[in-house]
Amino acid sequence: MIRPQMTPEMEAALAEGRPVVALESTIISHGMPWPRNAEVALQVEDAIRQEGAVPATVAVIDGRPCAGLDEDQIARLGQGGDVVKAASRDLGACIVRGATAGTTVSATMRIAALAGIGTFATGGIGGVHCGDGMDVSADLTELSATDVLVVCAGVKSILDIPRTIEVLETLRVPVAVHGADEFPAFYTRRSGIVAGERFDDPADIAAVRAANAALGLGTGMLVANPIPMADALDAEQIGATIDAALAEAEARGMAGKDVTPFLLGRLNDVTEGRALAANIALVLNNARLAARIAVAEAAARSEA
Ligand code: PSU
Ligand code: MN
Repeated sequence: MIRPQMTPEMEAALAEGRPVVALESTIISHGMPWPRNAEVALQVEDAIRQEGAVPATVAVIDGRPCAGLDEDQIARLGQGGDVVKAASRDLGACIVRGATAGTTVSATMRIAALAGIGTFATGGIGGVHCGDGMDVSADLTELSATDVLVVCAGVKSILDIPRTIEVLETLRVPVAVHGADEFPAFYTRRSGIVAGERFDDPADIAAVRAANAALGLGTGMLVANPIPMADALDAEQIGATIDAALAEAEARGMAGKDVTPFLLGRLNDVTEGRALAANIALVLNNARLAARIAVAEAAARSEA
């Protein structure tokens, strides 16, 4: 098995059983504009450190899967250019070609698992896209197959939220909602759908994950963490913006891995930064929760 390249900070943390949180990098390379993307990536790392965990931003750099990046590597991902977007199935080709890639949730889970990192924070996961097509993100399949806990702010309504939740159920991926009864909708706290088990204490979420592992479930786990009230967008306004972006994607015949970056870019442009500000707030919020879960897990490990 490949052992991802790690920073000395990461190597030491894992060897000592300290809490570690993985972070994805498609959000840097294909989710937010330069230079805000790189600034946010470093802020998110800081938020994790402040909670007592070690951050490991995951990417492929010149064909090397990495868990833990330095500032120059983060800037390179943020500037884009020859940086591709890699899902887990793309990793092999990236390695052979020596490519540099931002890793999606699926690819980040794969590399985190290889590095021995069990907890991962992102903004939103991919899911079932709207429309009659068969565009279902590999994030869902990877969640069914790889034992990494993923903290997200739910699924944004560029996706079909009810269908995404159904697929997670079919794939038997455990879903927890942090501090709320409804599954959140990324920019807003509510989706109208009650799905998943509510837990308010990060230690309980860590305990559920441990129970799932003891059951030999073999899946990951999805933790949905609603955007803080103060940062949430108006549901009607953002809904109308999303509908327009979806119509434009269809008119342009967007397909495959280009769909999600196109939609995210449109939302950020059309809302003059309000969608971006909300996105940043929720990523920071998710990073803090993931760090608390990792800290609780490490404490439980050292007690055992
Ligand atoms: N959803 C978001 N922001 C993102 C993504 C999804 O709200 O940045 C990114 C993540 O990296 C996710 C990927 O893993 O898009 C999913 O891409 P696709 O739909 O092509 O599977
Ligand atoms: Mn897709």
